[in-house]
Order: sequence, then C-alpha cells, then structure tokens
Amino acid sequence: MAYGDFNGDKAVDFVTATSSNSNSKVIKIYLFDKSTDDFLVIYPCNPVHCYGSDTTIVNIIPVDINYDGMQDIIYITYESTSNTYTVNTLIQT
Ligand SMILES: [Ca+2]
Ligand SMILES: [Ca+2]
Repeated sequence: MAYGDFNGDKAVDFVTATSSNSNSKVIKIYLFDKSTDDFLVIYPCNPVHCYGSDTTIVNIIPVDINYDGMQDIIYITYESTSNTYTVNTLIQT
C-alpha cells in the first residue's frame, strides 16, 4: 500500500495491490471523497485482473513521473516463469 493525492484535492488517497490466489495482481486506487467521507475505488486495469497467475505485483510507488503536478504510479511486477522483474507505469491523463 502507498499513499498519495491522486486527484489533487489535497485529501490523502491510497493505492493497493490486492491479492488473488495468494499473488498480488490487482491495483486499486482509493480516492477519498470529502463530500461523502468515504473512498471511491478505481481499478486502473480493466478487466479487474490485470495479470495472470504467473505475475505478481511486488511494489507500488506513487510519484509524479511527468512533472505535470498530478500523481502517477510506478509499479514493479515479477513474472515467475521467466524470472523477470518489470517496471511499469500508470500515468494520469
Ligand atoms: Ca485526493
Ligand atoms: Ca503526473
């Protein structure tokens, strides 16, 4: 889990890589909605399961990659059959 303000409303949001079949495969962003005091859940990947059973999301790092003032996400995946780590990005548009 990592924290950041992904929609620029100055309320802290968070992002998780959730587990499925003991591996972390689904990235969810929880945006805090100040009007309802609750979180709105966003799945950046569609369909919900971004990766197959051989791939695990091992780390998530919120960062503004393109310096536009909006928080983006770097996440690292591990693919077990090829034994490789990959750095991936989710950039807000
Ligand atoms: Ca926010
Ligand atoms: Ca950005």
